[in-house]
Amino acid sequence: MGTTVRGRPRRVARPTPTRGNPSGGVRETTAEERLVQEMLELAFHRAAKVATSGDSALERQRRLALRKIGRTSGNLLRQLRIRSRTLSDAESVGAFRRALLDARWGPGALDRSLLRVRRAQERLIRLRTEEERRVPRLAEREEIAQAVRRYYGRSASLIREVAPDLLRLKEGERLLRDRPSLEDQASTVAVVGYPNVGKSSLLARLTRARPKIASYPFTTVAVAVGHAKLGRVGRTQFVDTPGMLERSEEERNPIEREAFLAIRESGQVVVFLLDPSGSCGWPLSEQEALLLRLRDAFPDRTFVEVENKADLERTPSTRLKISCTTGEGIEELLGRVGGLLKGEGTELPPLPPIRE
Ligand SMILES: Nc1nc2c(ncn2[C@@H]2O[C@H](COP(=O)(O)OP(=O)(O)OP(=O)(O)O)[C@@H](O)[C@H]2O)c(=O)[nH]1
Ligand SMILES: [Mg+2]
Repeated sequence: MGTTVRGRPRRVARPTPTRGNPSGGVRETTAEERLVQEMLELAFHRAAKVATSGDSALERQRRLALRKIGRTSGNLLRQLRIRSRTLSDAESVGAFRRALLDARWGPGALDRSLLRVRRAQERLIRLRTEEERRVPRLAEREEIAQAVRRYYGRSASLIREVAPDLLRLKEGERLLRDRPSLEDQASTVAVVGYPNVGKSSLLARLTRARPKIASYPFTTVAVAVGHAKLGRVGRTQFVDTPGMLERSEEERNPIEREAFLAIRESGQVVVFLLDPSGSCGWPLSEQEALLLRLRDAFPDRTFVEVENKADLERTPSTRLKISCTTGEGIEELLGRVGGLLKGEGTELPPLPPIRE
């Protein structure tokens, strides 16, 4: 892009056959290219539509050039503003969602993208000011046409430069839109465990949230929140997390990492839900291994170990037994969680087995 004929923009990059393409076919345009194309077409198309009047042909051309530059610049600035709007409000992002963004692109990467877009906005304005100063002094028609071409070319390069940032901001915005902002100040309880053990069912029991519940694993793919009033504690937020498997940090997929982050960024109390019936698809021993790993990773949190699906299976353990289906043990769980949030009592981890 950037080349124009008599100030009129040519169509922006189309899928082009590439020499390096072994199949010899048409190269797929990347998301980045498509974005640049979309933005520039919109801006240049608008600019091409301006009409103007003037005393002489030269004067008319000067005015036309300035209006094209003004319109293109105005349109591109507007597009950049809209595309970077949501994320500029850092306050409402909250610690959990910020941690998610940092985990996706590295700490502060999104802020840097935002900054680069801001800089591009400033440079666009500067480019326009330069041409606005230059064009009224130009005496040759070709020089005026050249000024418009130069402006189109430079602004196109600027947009191309920040295209990866704009895509990142777009993805970040989607991520924020789909995730709750955990209230940093509220009492918070994270519900975690293996897939399919009944975490969402528990949230539906305890709060007014209506999460998706299904008999297959990985139903919950993003952190969700429900609220409930807990006796003396008051409004409490319960965080439903995606199921996690017992594996090392490197092996975790982004969804499991999100569950991990939710624990890190939520409150003091973690309800670890186990399914001893095995109907979730994993044996209790694997679930217990995850529990140990999480206890290790978060030594400052209070874990409440709860065995769900008591209507199906009941172990002789001393863990609290509940059933999200029958409602058994739910009141007791609420009482225990409420007490812990109030700072009453502690849930001690089970003693390690004595080795000979
Ligand atoms: N029998 C019985 N089934 C239960 C109980 N709690 C949940 N289930 C069933 O277990 C299955 C999984 O429930 P979910 O609440 O979706 O489990 P989850 O832990 O949120 O699953 P993921 O989101 O995939 O990690 C569903 O078919 C529920 O109906 C229970 O107490 N007893
Ligand atoms: Mg779920």
